[in-house]
Amino acid sequence: MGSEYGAEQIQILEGLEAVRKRPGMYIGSTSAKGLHHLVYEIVDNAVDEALAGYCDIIDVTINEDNSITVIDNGRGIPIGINKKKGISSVEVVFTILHAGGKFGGGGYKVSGGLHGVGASVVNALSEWLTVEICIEGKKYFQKFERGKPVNKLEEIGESTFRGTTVTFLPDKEIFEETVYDYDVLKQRLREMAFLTKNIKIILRDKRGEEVLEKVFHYAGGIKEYVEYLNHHKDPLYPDIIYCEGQRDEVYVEVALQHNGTYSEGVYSFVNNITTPEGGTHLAGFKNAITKTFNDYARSMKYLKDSDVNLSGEDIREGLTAIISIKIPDPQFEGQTKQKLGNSEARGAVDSVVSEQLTYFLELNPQVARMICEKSVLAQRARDAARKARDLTRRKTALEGMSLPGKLADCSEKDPSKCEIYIVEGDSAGGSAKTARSRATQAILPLRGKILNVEKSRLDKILVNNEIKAMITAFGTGISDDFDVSRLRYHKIIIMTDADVDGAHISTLLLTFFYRFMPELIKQGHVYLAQPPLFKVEKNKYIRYVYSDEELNLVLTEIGRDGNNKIQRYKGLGEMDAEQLWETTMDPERRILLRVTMDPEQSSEIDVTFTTLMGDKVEPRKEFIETNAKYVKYLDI
Ligand code: TSJ
Repeated sequence: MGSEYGAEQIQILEGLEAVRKRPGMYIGSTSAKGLHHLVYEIVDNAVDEALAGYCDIIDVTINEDNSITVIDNGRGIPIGINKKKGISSVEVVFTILHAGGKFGGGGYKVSGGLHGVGASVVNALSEWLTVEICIEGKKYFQKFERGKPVNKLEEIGESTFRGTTVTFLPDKEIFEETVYDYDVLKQRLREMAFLTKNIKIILRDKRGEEVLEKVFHYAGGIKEYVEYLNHHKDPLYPDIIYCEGQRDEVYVEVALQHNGTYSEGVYSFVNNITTPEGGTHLAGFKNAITKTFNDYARSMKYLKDSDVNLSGEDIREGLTAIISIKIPDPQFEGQTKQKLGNSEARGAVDSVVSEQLTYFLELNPQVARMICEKSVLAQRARDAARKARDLTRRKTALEGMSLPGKLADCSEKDPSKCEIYIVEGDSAGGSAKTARSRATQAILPLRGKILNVEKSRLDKILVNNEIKAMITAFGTGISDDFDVSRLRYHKIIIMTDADVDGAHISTLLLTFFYRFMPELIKQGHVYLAQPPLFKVEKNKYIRYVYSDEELNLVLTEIGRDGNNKIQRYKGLGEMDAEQLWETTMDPERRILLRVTMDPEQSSEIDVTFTTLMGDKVEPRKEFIETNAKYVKYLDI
């Protein structure tokens, strides 16, 4: 282009230069999250074409070089010259910030939502990007490098296909991580497919020896999403309750079904974007179901005149629900901009759900009765739990903080310097008590397996000794009472044997934290200790080894011969206090894995915990066999 640069073009280049200078401002981060975001940004544009009614297949490929190709069978990005800018509309889309949806109009757009920054940002952050448009029998092509056009849009041949193909390679100068994670893309694209009924999304990974491929196509949309989430949870009734409707400009879709568990899984979306912090649409939903079920339960005498109303929590016990709304101009609030603020969404969801749920209950008295009875049981259990909790509260108020007898507390009082080791078994607990640094490390030994909270109601959970000990030791309280400012240790470290039982106990503990103190995990207070798997000795040389791969490396290093002594540790109990300190507890030498969770993936995390902890053995076996790396939610 060179000498052709006019004032307009210079402005465009400055815009894209700003994106390259401060990429975080446009895509959140340049870590793996930002990298994956580029794909969603492009796919969102194709989904918009589907929502407009012109496309039903979106095909996503991870190529051998970690570039990404997205193809849709829509109308094709308009190729004509944009009069105002003097360049083709295609070039406008890829070079002008916030150009998404400039032409046409009407309908809802998923792009342009929370992070909807448009294709130009993806272009600016790509080493190269190509676009191919097939329209009216002809094929057009344009290439860009780091946002700048290499050529003008040109006709390169004929085609009987209709649609848009975009391929891009994320820029290594920008991203810390440039390798795509198939599973991460798989989860988000599955979610997209659930949220847009009848669209077919194909994901392909060409990097391995074998090409991996997944097709997501759900004719039932969010109804199938609820079915998927409840798959291993024993649905209480076979129907998925579905409400759909429009109030002014807000389009509302809700699907729900109760299951046999005691926890709530309600997930909300706005223009296909997850809103982990809820907002007005979620408030409207909660209000509608609380009111509708109370009215119904009273009219049917499941609640007597003298009974108090069912609380929202009672009705939502064991409820799986998806709330998906489409709104022309979504406003996001809160620190992370993940909470919907539009007030019109509250009334729209409330009205659609109240009206259609009332109708459903009238038509399905058996289902309605089951839900009412479950809610009444939940109400009683909650009363019992409240009484038990009030009792313990009064006790602690009278006697001061009474810490559990088994806890060996640390002397330091500043929580940010304190750690608590939750240790499997009394014998390992004993070694840990001897080994620890008394000033900052507290030890809480647990006897045997702890209660599986997935299978118990709150009143039962609260009388369990191991759980009570943890709650009092941490100092935070649980659920609605939870207050992180009262946390007595900023590191909560789970230390179990490096075997199957140990992994099971870790998972039970994580399930308890996840269900009753999720903030502990979200704020990064929970860790897994990593005891060594082997001790390798050769003459005077001693080395502790933490994985099979490391063992291989060490043996290669020191030579594989008869002087090697390799001891395999089956449990913490095989180490004496000094060894335990050196390998697993000394802050200078130990390895800790921090447990993290991405709120944007919470429905998938729920599926993981249910599969691992629910009472169906088969899915768990299968999951553990095929997903040895569920530790993906962990990082150092
Ligand atoms: F993000 C993107 F721009 F790179 C991109 C856009 C990527 C992919 C894979 C697809 C698309 C895309 C855009 N697919 N389909 C469209 N459609 C339009 O841009 C379009 C076509 C016609 C009309 C019209 O009013 O006639 C309007 C629009 C927005």
